[in-house]
Amino acid sequence: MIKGVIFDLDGVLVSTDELHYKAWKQLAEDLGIMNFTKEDNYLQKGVSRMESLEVVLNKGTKLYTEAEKLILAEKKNSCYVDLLQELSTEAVLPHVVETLEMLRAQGILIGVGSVSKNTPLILKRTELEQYIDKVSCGLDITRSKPDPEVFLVAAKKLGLQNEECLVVEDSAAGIVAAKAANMKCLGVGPEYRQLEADYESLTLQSEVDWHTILQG
Ligand code: B16
Ligand code: MG
Repeated sequence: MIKGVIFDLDGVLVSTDELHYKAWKQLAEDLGIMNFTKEDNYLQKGVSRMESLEVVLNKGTKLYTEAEKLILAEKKNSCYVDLLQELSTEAVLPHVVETLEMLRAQGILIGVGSVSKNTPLILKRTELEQYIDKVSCGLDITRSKPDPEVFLVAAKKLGLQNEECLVVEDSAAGIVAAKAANMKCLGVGPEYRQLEADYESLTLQSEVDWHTILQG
């Protein structure tokens, strides 16, 4: 029996992909890497900021020290945070609000499990805070997806057993993390058929069979 649903943030509740892409592309170009593409950006989905930086640096030839890499990651984040100031309720993905309201009405607890350290800012700017019981994000963890830590912390904060939680994810790393946490998972987003989730749907549309899913 599912008592809590833990939602990934980027690509599930909100659309910030384009802003991440713009900020990484800007950094790449500042480093003289002119061929950073959306395909490269796809490899950054659901993984940590430092792992995402490696995707950019692998496109170039120059080697950087760990200290230099931290500065570059901070530079990208500063650009990304500037872009986030423009974020509004328009960034909330289709069917999200009605899904959250429907789950709440059934007494299901709502968590967020995101490796993004900008999760609190994004939830505030998109006005999604009001629907969320507990947040587990990059500020709470030391290991990124596919490690299950972010979901284990979310379950603990919700006061639930791991197997009482369902994870909703759009990235392969997130689905691996959910399974490692002993949680059932619903895969959504453009790549939902490749995610090998327990349940699948392109969006959080009304056709998602929540009745069956919540039976566990
Ligand atoms: P930040 P999620 C992830 O969020 C993004 O998908 C990924 O592209 C990003 O690198 C990561 O957050 C870290 O974000 O730089 O803001 O801390 O999909 O786990 O919600
Ligand atoms: Mg995601």
